Order: sequence, then C-alpha cells, then structure tokens
Amino acid sequence: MQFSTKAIHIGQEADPTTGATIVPIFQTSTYTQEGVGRHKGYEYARTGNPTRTALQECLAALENARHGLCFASGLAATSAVMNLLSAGDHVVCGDDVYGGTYRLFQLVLTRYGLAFTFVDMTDPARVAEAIRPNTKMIWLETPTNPLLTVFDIPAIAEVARSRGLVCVVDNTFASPYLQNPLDLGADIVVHSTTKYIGGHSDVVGGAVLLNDDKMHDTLRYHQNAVGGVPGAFDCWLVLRGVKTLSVRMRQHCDNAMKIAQHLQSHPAVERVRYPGLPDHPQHALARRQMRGFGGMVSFTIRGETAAAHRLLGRTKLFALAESLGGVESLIGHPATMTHASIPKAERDARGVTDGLIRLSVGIEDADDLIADLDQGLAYAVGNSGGSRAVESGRAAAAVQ
Ligand code: P1T
Repeated sequence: MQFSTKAIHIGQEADPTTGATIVPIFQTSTYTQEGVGRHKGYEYARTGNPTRTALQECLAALENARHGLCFASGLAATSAVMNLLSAGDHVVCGDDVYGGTYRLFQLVLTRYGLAFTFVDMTDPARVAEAIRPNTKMIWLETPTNPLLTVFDIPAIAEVARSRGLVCVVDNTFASPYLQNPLDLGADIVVHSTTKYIGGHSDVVGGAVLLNDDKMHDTLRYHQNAVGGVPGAFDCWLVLRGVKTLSVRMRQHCDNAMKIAQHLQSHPAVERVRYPGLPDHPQHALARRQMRGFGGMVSFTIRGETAAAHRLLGRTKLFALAESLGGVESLIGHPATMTHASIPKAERDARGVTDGLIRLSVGIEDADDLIADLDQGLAYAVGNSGGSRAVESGRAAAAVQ
C-alpha cells in the first residue's frame, strides 16, 4: 500500500460497534469490565485508548515501523525515548537541534546523571570520535532545526550499529512523507506531531516509531508508567491532519523551493539555507536520502540583527510565531524564540546567530508569500540604505 492510502486507511477501519466511518473520539478515562480480569483490551485510558491506538497504527505504517507510541508532545516523546537510558549513560547528539530538545538534555537530564556531547555530524567520523565507553545512544535531527543541515543517516546509523548503540532520528522537519529513517538504518524515529503530521497548528503531540520488539515493550511500559499520553481529541485531530500529509507536503516543498530561490536572488539577503538549493553543502545527500526538500527555509539578511528585527515585525501573511509545519506560513527568530534556551556563545558558535531568520513556508499561494517577504525586506533594509539594492533585486527577480 502506498503512502497516501496508508495515511487515510491504516488503523482507521469503520468502528465495529456503530459503523462510524471516521475513528470516534473515545472520550473516556476508564472502561467497564465484564468481570474481574475480563475486558475488551482497554482498562484505563492512560494505558490505552482506541483513538490513540488508531493514530499509533497509522503513524507506524507511515514510518514503515512495526510499532508506534503516541505522546502528549514532541518533547514527551523525546523524554520517553530517554527513559531507555540510565544514570551514567552518555549520548552523542547532533549540534543543531530544537532548543527545547537541547534544554531537556543539557538542563534537565544531566541532573539525572546522563551526559551529552553535541557534535557536528556532517562528518560521521566525528560521531565515532565522540563515542565513550559509556555511550549508549546517538541522537540527531535531519534536516536540523534551525540551520537545515542534512546529516547522513545511513552512515551515522552504521557507526551506531557497529558500536552497539541506539540511533534515534527526530524526523519532524522532513515528515515521514519525505524521509523514513528506519529504512535508512536508524533504530527509533521521533516526531513532534504538532508540526507537519498534524499540519494545522491546532494540536500538540508526539510520536515514537520503531521496529525492535524489546525496546517497544520498554517504551510502552514507560508510556504508561510515566504517563505523558495524549488525550483522545488530540489524537483525533492528528489523525484528521495526517490524512492530507502527502498533498500538503508537496505544496510545502514547491512553495519553499520558490521562496528559497527568490531569496537567494534578493540583494538584501546574505545567505539562504535550503536543502533543495544546489549550493546547499549537503544538497547531494539530501537528494539521496529524502524524497523532497521540505517546507523550512532559513536565511540571514544584510544589516544583521536590526534589519532582521524589522523584517520579523513587518510581514503580514508570515505570522511571527514559534512552531512550524502548519498550512499557514510562519516567520521566526531562533535566537530569541525557539533556541533562546541555548547560551548565546554556543548559539553563535553553531551558526544560530542573532541575524538568522527561519521560515515555515505554508501552502498559501507562493506569489502572495513572495510579495509579503519582498515588502518586509524592503522595509527592513530601507532604513540602512539597502532600498536601492532591494529595487534592483526586484528588477532582477522580474527578469527571471
Ligand atoms: O513542541 P513539541 O511538540 O513538544 O515538539 C518538540 C520538538 C521536537 N523536535 C523538533 C525538531 C522540533 O522542532 C520541536 C518543536 N519545535 C518548535 C516548537 C519550533 O518552533 O521549532
């Protein structure tokens, strides 16, 4: 069965008791049992809920995984995976991850005896070098948040396999439509379903997908024992969203490519980061391991921080907001928003500078989005003498 069909049908058979075509919202905290120890597979809603079961089965199918587990947020899913570790264990983590993931790892879990080394994984040899005797896990995002660096999943997964480590990929930015890390050798996939999978900026959720039965048993045990589970309505919203993931992702990719190309030719723009641009440092790798380049674009503008701030407050269609992956376009400032919990010196060292701007390109009309960015950029650089450059940039864009 192909991706679009799985998204609409797997785990979503008509309800056996009523025939309801759409999986119902089982808004119950408990289940009446027929007798002591006799029930229909559900006892208590932290442990299990049929709406959640449907979503877990569907998301597992989309990642070509045997097992799926859903959580109350992406970070709850990340926390659940970290429950596989014990005090004294060490994790090699990619050096560009969502600020909240960094905060959980470095500011919370270190207090429980876990240690983390953040590594630029563009050269997988550096991953191998960072491994210590107590290393148990390799964690990466690709493409990364917010710099859109692409890491080589098969090469890094091979480092993990050869050293007996668990390789986890946070696949939120790509979505399962564009990339399936388990097929590329990873052991566990994590998603913030708040983003592309949900797709409508109306729900927070997370998921863990994997093949290994033993790790699944442990994670399912922790899902119930720790309890960071999603409510039935949230599962239902994510299920409704995921049905259109393939059509949305195609439009996200088309729009983001047009915007990345436009920004690249814009004289007010210094550097554009988008894996689909031929001059992206890992463009060839992205072509190999992804089926499209996604809807996220990051860039810096001339005039750095002050100009960036002017642009951020000026766009009309791009809402100034955290998050990503919804049908509506968002603009963000990682240094003060999504990545503010990373100390400035570390942010700067990694390239998350004060002038960096991140776009979550929605599925509106691309020309409208480009016009919105153009008026914002003209305003942003106008005060610093860049307006002439912007005018000539428009002319150049018109010629193309
Ligand atoms: O927000 P939550 O559902 O808990 O997901 C956390 C998370 C995990 N992984 C990645 C790659 C993410 O981008 C996120 C959340 N990110 C944002 C809110 C953001 O604006 O980048």
